[in-house]
Amino acid sequence: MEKFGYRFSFGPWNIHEGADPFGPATRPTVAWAQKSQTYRELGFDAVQFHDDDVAPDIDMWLPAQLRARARAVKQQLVDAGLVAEFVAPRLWEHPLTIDGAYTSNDPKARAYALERSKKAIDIANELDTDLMVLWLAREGTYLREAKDVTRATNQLLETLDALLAYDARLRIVIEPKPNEPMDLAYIPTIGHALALGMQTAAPQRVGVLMESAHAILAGLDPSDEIGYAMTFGKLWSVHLNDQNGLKYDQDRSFGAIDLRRAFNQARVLDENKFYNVGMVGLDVKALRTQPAELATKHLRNSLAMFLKLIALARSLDRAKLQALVAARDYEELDWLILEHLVK
Ligand code: XLS
Ligand code: MG
Repeated sequence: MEKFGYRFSFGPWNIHEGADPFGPATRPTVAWAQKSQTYRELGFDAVQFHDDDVAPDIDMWLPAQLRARARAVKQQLVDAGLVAEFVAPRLWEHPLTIDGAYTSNDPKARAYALERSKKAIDIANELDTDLMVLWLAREGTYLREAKDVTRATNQLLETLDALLAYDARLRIVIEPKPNEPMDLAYIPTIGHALALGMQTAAPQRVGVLMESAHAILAGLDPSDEIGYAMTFGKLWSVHLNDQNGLKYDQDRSFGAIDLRRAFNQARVLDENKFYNVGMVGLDVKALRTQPAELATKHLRNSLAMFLKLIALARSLDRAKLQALVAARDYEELDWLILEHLVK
């Protein structure tokens, strides 16, 4: 498979049971040992982990046990010909963090979130990755009056500083999302994430992860979010997927809804040489109706679509494009792109 210098990743949660808020699982759980075998078969290179993917019931482990467990998972990765891209603390499911983690009004929740995030860093070290992703999930409120926004922003900043100080090698990427599970999140866009990172004590070690669906839910174009972050050398990971309108987060296969929007994401990543910087994460989920034995095709489709769109980006007639831009003939430019996409 010609991969144009790109490396690909996904998380164990991208092979999932099909439950949604209105109904239970439709497929059996696939064990990690089995999932890890599918990565290479599907053309992927790396795994995106949550802390408790590595160590289930993470609160039960003593520090030495946790490190030993992470080393065992590292060995499984080596055996499967894979590497870890990042580790992310899963801070939105614990009973203590029901009202947020770093920005909870409850000091016990905040202390738990910080300690748990340090454990995620310990795991990352054992898995040989310096990257931690923070998807801030419940760091927001349903009611504007229920939290103090400036206090919460300072709490996010203090947490970033504490984590950066905990490990001098660590790089943090913030994954913004405007809503869901909360009504409104505090770090809704790439611009918010970058500004927060710049205020930390080690801004050179804070970057961003752009997820297509999250940008679309914010009413933004994912390729502009990509380009904005890449202008400053701050895009260190992506979660490409697709999303139909301003609805619930759908994690559809890359390009499945809006091919031109997907093309522009691939084009801007490629023009800015993302292959030299990070991996292409595909944060996609199989439709709930997909039979279990066929429930990895969303990953196959997304990777194949990304590569097809890279090939299209590279074969675009750039001279013609420049001439049309110079003539301000945007209707002809529109046609150049549309025709190129249906060739
Ligand atoms: C949300 C995410 C999330 C992270 C890591 O969209 O995929 O799970 O990337 O916590
Ligand atoms: Mg994501």
